[in-house]
Amino acid sequence: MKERTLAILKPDCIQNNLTGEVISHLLKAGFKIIGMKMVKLNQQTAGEFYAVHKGRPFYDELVEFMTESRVVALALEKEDAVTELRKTIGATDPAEAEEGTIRKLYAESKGRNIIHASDSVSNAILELGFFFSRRELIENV
Ligand code: 3AN
Repeated sequence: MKERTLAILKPDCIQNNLTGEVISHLLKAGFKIIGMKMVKLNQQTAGEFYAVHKGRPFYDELVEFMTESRVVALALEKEDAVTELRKTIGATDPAEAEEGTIRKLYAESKGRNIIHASDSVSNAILELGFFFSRRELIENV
């Protein structure tokens, strides 16, 4: 079934001028971009987005990193988009990511790992709603 999921190109992706290459990688992997926006997260919005990780040892570092500079939010569509995108980006730690995945190719560490992807269909719905209104993701061609 066609599904939607959310990707975020993280501050390291933008800072290292990898935005074009990562978007190209996603398009070649068969994802259709149905929404795209560049935004600057702050302590509050990044904290809200990562609320599920509050209390974990890396939470403060994560919020700090995600607010370093702008990010690009992407609403993506594909058959089994959630699982497919997780496969395309690879493991959280680039050292453990499979060859050819985005994190293996471009990421430097577990913290600075280029891209976020929703980890379940229910989180994808919540996370898409965090960045995009329903009107922005209306059926398109
Ligand atoms: P993923 O992004 O692969 O779903 P999660 O959900 O375990 O990984 O972690 C969310 C984010 O928190 C990761 N993308 C990464 O940036 C950061 N993170 C996870 N584990 C660590 C860690 N041990 N040290 C620093 N940052 C981490």
